[in-house]
Amino acid sequence: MGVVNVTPDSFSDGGAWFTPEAAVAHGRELVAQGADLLDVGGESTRPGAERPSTAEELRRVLPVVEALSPLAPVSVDTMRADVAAAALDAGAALVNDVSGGLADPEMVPLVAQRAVPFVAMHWRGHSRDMQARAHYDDVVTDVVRELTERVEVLLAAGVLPDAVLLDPGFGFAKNAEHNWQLLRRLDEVVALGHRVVVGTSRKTFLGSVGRGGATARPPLERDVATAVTTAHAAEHGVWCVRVHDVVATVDALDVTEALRGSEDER
Ligand code: PMM
Repeated sequence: MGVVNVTPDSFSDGGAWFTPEAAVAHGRELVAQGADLLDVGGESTRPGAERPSTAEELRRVLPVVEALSPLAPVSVDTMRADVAAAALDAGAALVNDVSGGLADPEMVPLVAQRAVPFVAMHWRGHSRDMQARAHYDDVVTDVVRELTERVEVLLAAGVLPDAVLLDPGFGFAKNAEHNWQLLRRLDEVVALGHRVVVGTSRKTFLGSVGRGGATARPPLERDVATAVTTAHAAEHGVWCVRVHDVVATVDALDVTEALRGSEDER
């Protein structure tokens, strides 16, 4: 899944694709590089971010969804049911909600009614103050339990089990050690029996690894680290990785597959 952020302030690409034209061109490039899905979002979720209005979010994403959906399946990255509904009407094929339906009470009924796949990410609150909620007894057990609660709500609303995709939410109300534990124990998320999406791409915890107190790598220098986590995710049965650098990701996935070999060889 290639990321198309139509935002002025994303941490990972600094608003490089903020105009609709630039975002569409970027989406086309990601498809040419091998992305199977494009994730179009108009709200930055970096820690501390303020939210755009619904009108502004619609203005950002709709032309981009419309232009890209004939080229590849598009997911709309939004916490707002109104934005999700308009994006589905404009051609989006799935909804990626970093709040897992918690931010907007209309979201779960909408995806049930539209019968589209829904990415429910682990979330504990809006970006403004989410890092204050990074407290867990055991992060993996707690995330698995909270995701299970979302699954129950989704199924009770009539979303089909196959349409539920789960994401542990790297960097959302998590410190670096929480993110590493979730990566080490991805199997426990995969064991929930739903397709799993992982979004580690360019996140802060990858910038400071191995550096002690030294200056962290900036986001654009985190793609090698992202490729390593991508290979790990693929090895552990994750269905989709949400990434900015599709070229490195395709390479990492090809190498992982070659290393695994065919069924006969194992
Ligand atoms: N991360 C971001 C935005 N959307 N969606 C899912 N499903 N999982 C994620 O980890 C995720 C997401 C924030 O990253 P960005 O600012 O680079 O888009």
